[in-house]
Amino acid sequence: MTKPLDSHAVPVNDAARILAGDRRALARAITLVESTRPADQAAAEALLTTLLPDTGRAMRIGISGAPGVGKSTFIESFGKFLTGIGKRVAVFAIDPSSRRSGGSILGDKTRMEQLSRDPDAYIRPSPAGTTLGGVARRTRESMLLAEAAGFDVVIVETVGVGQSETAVADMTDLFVLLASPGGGDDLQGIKRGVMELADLVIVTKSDGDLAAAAGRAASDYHAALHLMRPKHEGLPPQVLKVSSVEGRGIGEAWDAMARFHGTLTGDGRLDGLRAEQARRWFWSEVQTILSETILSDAALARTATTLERRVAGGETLPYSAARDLIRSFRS
Ligand SMILES: Nc1nc2c(ncn2[C@@H]2O[C@H](COP(=O)(O)OP(=O)(O)OP(=O)(O)O)[C@@H](O)[C@H]2O)c(=O)[nH]1
Ligand SMILES: [Mg+2]
Repeated sequence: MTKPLDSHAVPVNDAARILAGDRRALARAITLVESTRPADQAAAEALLTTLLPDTGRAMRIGISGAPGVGKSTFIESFGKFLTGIGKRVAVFAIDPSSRRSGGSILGDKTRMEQLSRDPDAYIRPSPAGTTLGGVARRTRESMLLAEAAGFDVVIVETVGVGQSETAVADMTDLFVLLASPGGGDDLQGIKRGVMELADLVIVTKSDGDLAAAAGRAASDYHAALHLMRPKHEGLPPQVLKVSSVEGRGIGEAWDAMARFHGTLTGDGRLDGLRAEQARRWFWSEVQTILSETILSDAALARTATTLERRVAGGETLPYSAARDLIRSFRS
């Protein structure tokens, strides 16, 4: 073995620490993954490559819902339930918008106060970034690190605005849509595309004055989902009600998720889903790297800008412009 010790010494050491479940090593690794410095990116890549065989063992749950629907309160209650039954839980967020810049979930620590102090839980705010693709890559890689660190359940949260739901659904095993007890009116507000992503719909705040409305909302969602083709054959999305503040319905929500996951694992569909997600991730990286490579070359970047202007002005077809750009890239 003539492996140079100097360049890889730090990542390899941290790999062992991460595998042993060291939270500080995990946090350091995630910081590396989130960094935009080329040296850090190379170190992150080496580390992830070492750990790759030890990833993939967690249940990956995506959680989405409109602002104020009760995501943070649900994750607090659900996360505590999970650690209570012996699971280790990592929570990530995807929020490329400026709505909650930087701090995101950490700013929420009041709502996830108990979970954030739980030694079996790890909460990490959304990485900063301007493009959804960049934010999604860092979250995917952080998720892999958490799996290597032995977390059993990984939750990726996103707020129901923009394209982030698709990104989250594309990196998780099951996608949970939280809905408010607003019922029919609320239903109109949720884009059909997002409903189609849902494997489970959970109506929140089913308590006190809102309990009756939550019941009606659940029926509305049930009826609406019935008209859609289920994402997975034979697994139509269920609709459940919870009260995160009273802790009701939380265990049932977990049971539904575990059953769903168990079915997909048992019949091999989970492997197929993850393989498909990895393939899509690969092609999205190809596109990203191609664009970055083109833009890092001054002459090509100028050509790109000219073509972009012509496309915007309606003088050139986007397809023709893209083909011309790739031609000058290859020549
Ligand atoms: N009655 C009741 N109120 C709830 C429940 N869950 C959340 N809330 C309230 O709903 C409001 C929003 O809850 P959050 O958990 O912050 O919602 P969120 O979806 O994380 O909101 P954003 O992070 O802003 O998108 C807060 O005032 C909560 O106290 C619940 O189970 N019952
Ligand atoms: Mg929140």
